[in-house]
Amino acid sequence: MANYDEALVPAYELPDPLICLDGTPVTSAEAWRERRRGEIHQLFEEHVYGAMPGAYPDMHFDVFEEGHALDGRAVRRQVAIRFGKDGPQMDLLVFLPTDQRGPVPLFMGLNSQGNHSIHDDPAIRLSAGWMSGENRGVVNNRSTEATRGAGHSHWPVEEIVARGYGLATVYCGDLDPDFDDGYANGVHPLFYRPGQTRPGDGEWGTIGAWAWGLSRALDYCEHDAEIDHRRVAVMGHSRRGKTALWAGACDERFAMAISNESGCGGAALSRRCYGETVERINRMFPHWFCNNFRQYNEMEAKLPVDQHMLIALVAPRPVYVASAVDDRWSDPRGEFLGAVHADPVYRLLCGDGLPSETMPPIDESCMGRIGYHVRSGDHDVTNLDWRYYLDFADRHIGTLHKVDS
Ligand code: GTR
Repeated sequence: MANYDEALVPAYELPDPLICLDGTPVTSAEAWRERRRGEIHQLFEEHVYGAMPGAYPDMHFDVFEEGHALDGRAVRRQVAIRFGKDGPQMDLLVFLPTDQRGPVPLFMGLNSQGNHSIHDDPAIRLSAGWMSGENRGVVNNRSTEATRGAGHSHWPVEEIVARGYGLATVYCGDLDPDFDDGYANGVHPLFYRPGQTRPGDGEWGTIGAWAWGLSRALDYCEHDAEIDHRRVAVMGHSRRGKTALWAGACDERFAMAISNESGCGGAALSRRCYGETVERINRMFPHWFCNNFRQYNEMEAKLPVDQHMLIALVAPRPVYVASAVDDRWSDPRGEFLGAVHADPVYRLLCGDGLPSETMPPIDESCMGRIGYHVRSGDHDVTNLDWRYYLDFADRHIGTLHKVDS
């Protein structure tokens, strides 16, 4: 039974992101950069998400479709990103506003039901990959035309484009279908050493593969002159929110990271054991994290990290954490506290962090270099969430913030 009683949250002590493993305090941005940041990143690799490889050496970007979309307000571009000649491929769908001059900033995120689900635009290629049967319109684990636009409410493309941003998205199943098959059908086998049949105990799981794919999509952005690859915000909801934070932590080319209700293994502190726990997530989704993470089932206090340190790995780049009041499974308060305890790292690096140590009123946002809101309602991505993400992006990577080359 999940605990939803604040009085039953165990007493806990968080590892201090500003004290090195050998006890040395981190008192300067240099010490963080040169020493502590790498230590923390390695701990997350070894104990939580598993280490991921670098880019695949034989990668191809094949723009297979381009056209006007949204009544001429956007350009739509579809790119097959192929790994090797016969390896898996992922389809990247990009919308760019037509009325912007120069390379545009962009939101990038994984979708859960195929690129064609984010908008009913008939030119979007229907995803051919394995699809969870829980989604309506999916037959024998394949998408049908009936699923076009099914996830549109999570992706207000019109609004994003009207605000001057591009959007790039990939179906997470193109990288690794979301079920436990021993890592045979996604990108993992591309990197197996001779004789290896699955990742080692400290090597990447499915979340690692998804985060790796986001970095490969960013590789493409570096080749597209209409995208400003230095102003890409990686965004994700729930399991893809965990992924967005991990991608933002691993790949410092991402200019910003946004976690929408990422919960356990995302922004929420594991030691609170509120809602979803480490044991429960490893049991239900044994493929998401690395094998070593299972050592911490019902042993959260032994974790060498907690999730505030994941948020801190994004520093000093802006990071936004969002919760929903009724989404208790994701532990809204634990997500807020993840942001609160990342704040000292932000303060050290850039003198700005989360403006408040108490949760803002429901549906209101507080924004510094760290942003946070708790929305009314349940586990979802709504227009209100996006409004705040767009406002946050305006503050930090919007058109007024062109990075000097
Ligand atoms: C739940 C899982 C959460 C979250 C969510 C989602 O079943 O327990 O960690 O990832 O799925 O992705 O919607």
